[in-house]
Amino acid sequence: MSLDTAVIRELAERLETCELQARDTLKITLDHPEMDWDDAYAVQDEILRRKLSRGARVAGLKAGLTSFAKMRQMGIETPIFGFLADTFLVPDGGQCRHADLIHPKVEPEIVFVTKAPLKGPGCSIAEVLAATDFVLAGIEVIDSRYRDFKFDLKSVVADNCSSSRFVVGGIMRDPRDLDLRTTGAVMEKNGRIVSLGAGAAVLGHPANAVAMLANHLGRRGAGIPAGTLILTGGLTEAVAVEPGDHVALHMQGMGCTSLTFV
Ligand code: 0L1
Ligand code: MG
Repeated sequence: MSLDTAVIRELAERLETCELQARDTLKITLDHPEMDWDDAYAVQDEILRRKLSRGARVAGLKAGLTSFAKMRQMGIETPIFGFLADTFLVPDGGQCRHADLIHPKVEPEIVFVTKAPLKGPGCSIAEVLAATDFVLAGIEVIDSRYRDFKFDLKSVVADNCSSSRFVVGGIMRDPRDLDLRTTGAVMEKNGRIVSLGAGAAVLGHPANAVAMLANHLGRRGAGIPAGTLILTGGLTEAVAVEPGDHVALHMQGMGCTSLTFV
């Protein structure tokens, strides 16, 4: 770590205040170019600590930048990881207040819910599938706190990987009954198709994102508890939304989930 505790706290307060007040800011590495990966995750942990101290609960975990296309674009080889607070959850078919967000975008994701703990290092896709209770469809709303989504990787990790809202729904499926690599996703905005993808877009198999999350947490002395909901990352590029937009995701074999921006 290269930043001291006071700076970590100040950066967490700055980013979380932007989140809560729907204001943007410049990427934090402009002020702290020496920031390392441990610092970035420490800022994210401090944002979580602030939320928990106000009574929020952890609703799940997420992997971000998991599609090969996005990783190539960002020049990275491993995804980034964040948390989902219960305050981020939008009910299936429910409404999301656009004015509470800065410049939201939506992305279609395959969601895992575990029934047994997972711990790295060495966690494999097979272990993830054996520990999975069910999978279902999810739409993540990302909303970088950085002006015009302009950031570097450490800044975005500190900003809890742009997490802001999510909705899950459809039909809970046993992953043993599906080929998640060829599972297709169709996302519509106001009835028009805006993105198309398949599960293999996420690291070859979306269970790989969960295994990499377990391995990431294992390096930090933690793991994925049983009963954890995990967003495995966008199957396609994220799509910008405006007030009034209705977004629906149809996931092959898993039904549909949707939300409306008001
Ligand atoms: O969930 C994601 O893949 C987003 C990760 C952060 C990068 C972004 O805001 O596009
Ligand atoms: Mg995502």
